[in-house]
Amino acid sequence: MKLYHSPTSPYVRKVMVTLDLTGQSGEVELIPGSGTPLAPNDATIAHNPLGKIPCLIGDDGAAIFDSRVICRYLDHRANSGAKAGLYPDGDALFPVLTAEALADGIIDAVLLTAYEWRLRPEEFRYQPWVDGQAAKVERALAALEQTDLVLSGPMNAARIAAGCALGYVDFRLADLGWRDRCPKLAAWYAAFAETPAMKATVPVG
Ligand SMILES: N[C@@H](CCC(=O)N[C@@H](CS)C(=O)NCC(=O)O)C(=O)O
Repeated sequence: MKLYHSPTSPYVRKVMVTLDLTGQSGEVELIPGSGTPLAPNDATIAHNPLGKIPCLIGDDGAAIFDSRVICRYLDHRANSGAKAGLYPDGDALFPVLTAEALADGIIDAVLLTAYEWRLRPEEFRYQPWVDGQAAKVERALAALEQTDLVLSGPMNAARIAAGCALGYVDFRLADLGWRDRCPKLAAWYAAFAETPAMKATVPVG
């Protein structure tokens, strides 16, 4: 497999952590793929018309995106086709998918905030829109604080996404102070951040 990759992308981090936890890290070649809407990456676009990473080239040579689809593919592919168990069967699947979407939504809001200050010229910035993204992050963090399937129980895809989302909050919004408002989430994340898969993928740059 090939993975179009960036060391700072939290969506890519979800995939890297999933690869590690499912024992597939050695089966993927990492290819630099980062771009922005203003400076798209041609290598990534060749496989994903949206120009976004992560984009995985799977065993049959076809492109797989986005991060949620890739993580589910990797769970499916682990152990020669037997599921790795990051996505439960039956009705228990949907709370995990919803909590994964919640965590991804935190990443989306922080990424849009970071794009605002990194990419948009100062005279075009619109503070109420940035404030709206910050409000999404706060509401979603408060919801994660109440999400038991993230805080305890068997490993699942939502927990991976939550860990990567919190890592990205700390990376881009270091002064947010979310730990005081979400003490259970903070205690859980303090331990999860120390796991080998998370320590190996801390964003730098
Ligand atoms: N929903 C996608 C989001 C992927 C995404 O936005 N990736 C960013 C990097 S963190 C990207 O490649 N942005 C380039 C662009 O928007 O043109 C996923 O879960 O994979």
